[in-house]
Amino acid sequence: MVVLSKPAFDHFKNCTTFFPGIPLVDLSRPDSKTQLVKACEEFGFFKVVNHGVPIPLIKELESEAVRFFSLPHSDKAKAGPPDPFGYGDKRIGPNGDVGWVEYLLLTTNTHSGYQKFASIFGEAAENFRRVVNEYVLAVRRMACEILEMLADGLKIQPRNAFSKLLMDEKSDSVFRLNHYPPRPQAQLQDQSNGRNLIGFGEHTDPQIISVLRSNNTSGLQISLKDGSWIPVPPDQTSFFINVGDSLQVMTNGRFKSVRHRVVANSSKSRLSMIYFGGPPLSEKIAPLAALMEGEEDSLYKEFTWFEYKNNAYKTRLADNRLGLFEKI
Ligand code: GA4
Repeated sequence: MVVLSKPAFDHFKNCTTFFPGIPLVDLSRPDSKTQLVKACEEFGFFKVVNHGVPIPLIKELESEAVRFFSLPHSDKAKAGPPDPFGYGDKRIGPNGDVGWVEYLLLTTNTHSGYQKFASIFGEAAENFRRVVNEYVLAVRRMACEILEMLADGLKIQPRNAFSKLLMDEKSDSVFRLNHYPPRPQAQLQDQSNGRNLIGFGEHTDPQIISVLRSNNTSGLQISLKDGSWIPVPPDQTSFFINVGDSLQVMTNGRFKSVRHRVVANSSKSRLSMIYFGGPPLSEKIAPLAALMEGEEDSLYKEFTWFEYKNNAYKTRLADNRLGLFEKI
């Protein structure tokens, strides 16, 4: 099992910036667009309330996920391997990353990933698919609302400049269910070594925007600009939003793609569901002209989402994927 070499929360000692807390944005407030822009510039991460996604729908999907992850391992394994869609256990991506996590990765606009699932779970798979589809539609609506408020806040016309990419029928978006089992008993008893068990290693998300909801078990941490790690207190009725690499590029570095990870130190299992909103494969990812001031140059070489994603799958989780596309 993989363990971090640094003692837990040791990073706080190195924390040089004052951290006022995870930005909280109430989407129903008239000034939320200004707060959203600020949060994306400062952290690339924030929490939203009054999001409009029905709590019963969230609970229904959570029950489906719990039911799936409670199945015998041999059954779940039949819905694998994640190549890239399907069930995965401990191995993340194709290049040797591992974590204390099992997961289900699905596309949102085709049915790949579901076929494996359906062939094993028959009618139960149908209901699962219905709930996932309903949930994805609801969180996509919220993500688009946020992206439109961000466009307003940045004074970009048209206001769907970002959101239209998620609404495109060819949008290459992904949905992920992660289950972090409780930390093994032996390690719980031996807290003296104070080491973190990694659930999901540090990384940035390649897409435009990610929408995360978890149960009430902690574990998620975000990295500040000074490299310190900040734990994100869980909140099962709110959503956490990440800026992805593509949005960093489209804003020419004004918004920051946030580095994050999950530590699995808990005696309770953690369940998270994440929608990754991505553009169509053929989309050119470049700073929006409306955002470029005066002689401002793009910080990035031009690339398509296909090229970026293709390269991402050749990298390790912690790699800086944007590095390859930065102009020197
Ligand atoms: C990180 C964000 C999403 O979870 C994901 C991940 C993907 C995977 O798990 O297959 C990747 C990772 C993620 C980035 C680099 C590559 C691809 C694992 C990995 C090592 C589904 C995604 O789109 O990129």
